[in-house]
Amino acid sequence: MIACCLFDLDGVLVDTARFHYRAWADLAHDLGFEFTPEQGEATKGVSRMASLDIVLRAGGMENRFSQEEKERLAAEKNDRYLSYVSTMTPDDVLPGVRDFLADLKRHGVKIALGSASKNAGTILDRCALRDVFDAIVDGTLVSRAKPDPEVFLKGAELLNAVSEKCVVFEDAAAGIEAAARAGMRSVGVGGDRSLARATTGITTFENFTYEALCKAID
Ligand code: B16
Ligand code: MG
Repeated sequence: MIACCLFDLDGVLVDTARFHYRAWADLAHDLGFEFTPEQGEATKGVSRMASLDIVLRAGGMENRFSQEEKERLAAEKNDRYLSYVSTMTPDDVLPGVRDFLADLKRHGVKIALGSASKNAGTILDRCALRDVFDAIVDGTLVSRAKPDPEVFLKGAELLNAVSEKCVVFEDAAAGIEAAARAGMRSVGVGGDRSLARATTGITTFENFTYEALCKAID
């Protein structure tokens, strides 16, 4: 029996990864180097400041800035990111997501958000997704980033669900590891090879159902 499903946001429910990448690439361009899409992969699921370190390392600038300057660079990136997010509408929810969430609700499964993003609330509001969740845990509520299990354990705790009855949906290897450390089963979303450690995998939520989930994780 599944008591609770916990969803990562970026890359699972909405495709904001392309906005994160564009904002980091813009920042790198201003600093005088190119940040490629391949290098951008490593920032997925990773906190804002850890992502900045990845970007600066790509440009050979990891030791160039003080902590204060790094905070300023991260804030600049976030302003750019939010200007992209401000264009989002409910149509940006990925295909099949709303139907799958409704199917979970019909079967009495609680739904939680487990995202590293401090901007999760803004994105949920723009995409009219907030009311779907029974609990929301985001980057403003956790102190330890994935692969630490804190974000998922907190979600389960808010819903009084034991880990064995929780399933995590994630698009990043760090998130799959966080689920495993929380003692939860997981669904890797998107088909990337780095998600091989997940209990099972899907490439899209289209035509995915509660029944199919139960079969896949058994
Ligand atoms: P922010 P998720 C993560 O969201 C993103 O995948 C990652 O690229 C980003 O750096 C992180 O949130 C922090 O985001 O700068 O908005 O606080 O996948 O955990 O939903
Ligand atoms: Mg993600």
